[in-house]
Amino acid sequence: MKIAAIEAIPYSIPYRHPLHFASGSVHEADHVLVRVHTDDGVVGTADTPPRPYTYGETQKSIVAVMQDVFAPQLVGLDVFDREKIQAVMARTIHNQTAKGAVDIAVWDVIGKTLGQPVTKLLGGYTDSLRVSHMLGFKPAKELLALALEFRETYGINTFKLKTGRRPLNLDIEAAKVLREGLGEDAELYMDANRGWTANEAAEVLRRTADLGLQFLEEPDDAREVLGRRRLVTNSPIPIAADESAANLGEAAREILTGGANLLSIKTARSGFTEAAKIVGMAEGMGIDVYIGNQIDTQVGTVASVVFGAAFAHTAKRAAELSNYLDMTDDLLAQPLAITGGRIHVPEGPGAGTDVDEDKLAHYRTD
Ligand code: MUC
Ligand code: MG
Repeated sequence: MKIAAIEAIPYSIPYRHPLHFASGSVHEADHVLVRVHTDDGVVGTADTPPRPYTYGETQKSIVAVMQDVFAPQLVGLDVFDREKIQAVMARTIHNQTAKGAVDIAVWDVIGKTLGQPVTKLLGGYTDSLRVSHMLGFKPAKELLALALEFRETYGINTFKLKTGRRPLNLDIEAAKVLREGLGEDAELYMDANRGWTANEAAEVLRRTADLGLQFLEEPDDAREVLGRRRLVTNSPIPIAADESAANLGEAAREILTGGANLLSIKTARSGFTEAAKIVGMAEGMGIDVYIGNQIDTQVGTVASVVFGAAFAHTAKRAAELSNYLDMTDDLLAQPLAITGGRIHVPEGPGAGTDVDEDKLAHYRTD
């Protein structure tokens, strides 16, 4: 069964509230829907979030690399030959989320063709994941009000606080207010998106030592190797790599050189094939992982659920799956639901990424 065509459809869905963080902000979901068509009429779907401040991709660059580079190289390949597809795409450097989307769409085709849910083909470990919600920059009291609302409405009790601001007090105060207001049972961690220096991050760790934070993600620029290594060595809590470990090689490098001792796994940038390799490597090295969020729509989020629930190692920790709630609408044909703080894997063949065609017609911008 061969790849017959690859479609890249740009679309835009406004946000209810923009999300602000140290490396940028989002006001609309200006993503690209990717569809892999086979010669016998099966269609696989995946979502692609352009994050120029993380991977250098834009909506236009994703459409262009798909149309001009990947489609001509991939059309004609057997859809079951995932490693060959990976090798062909690897000839082009970067373009991380474009490659991830092709891989997820290919898995969707494989699941549909075999009549099996992709989560079972990947590992089938469990049928639901605990949800962690990501809180963008806001005054401390607003953050607490939002977190309490999420706990009340969805049962979520794990929160990632976006940090990396100056003065440091802004984030330290926000963490204190969240801990006091949410109580001891809430799981809290920080993500600074490289906003601090290593010394600033060390100061934040000292001044939040009594707050029971789980870990600190991407505190500073990992390319400043010695500062990062000093931080990881001296930190009382794990230091997680997110954007500094965007692929298998970088994940291995960051762990082996002491740049991190925890890994964020994002299917949007790794697809399922490379993400599975990263998870296997981490498990073998005794490194914990968690499912991260690329500020995904429901189409992106369902892929994270399908993948995260497939492996014991990814299902251990709460997964970042709820930021589609920041958007005014979505494309997913069978909308996700968060109940009791959990999301369930979709039933039925494929990756669960099929979209509502009327909504796509409404939001597409091409
Ligand atoms: C994160 O974990 O960094 C921020 C930008 C992006 O693409 O993802 C987020 C979340
Ligand atoms: Mg992050």
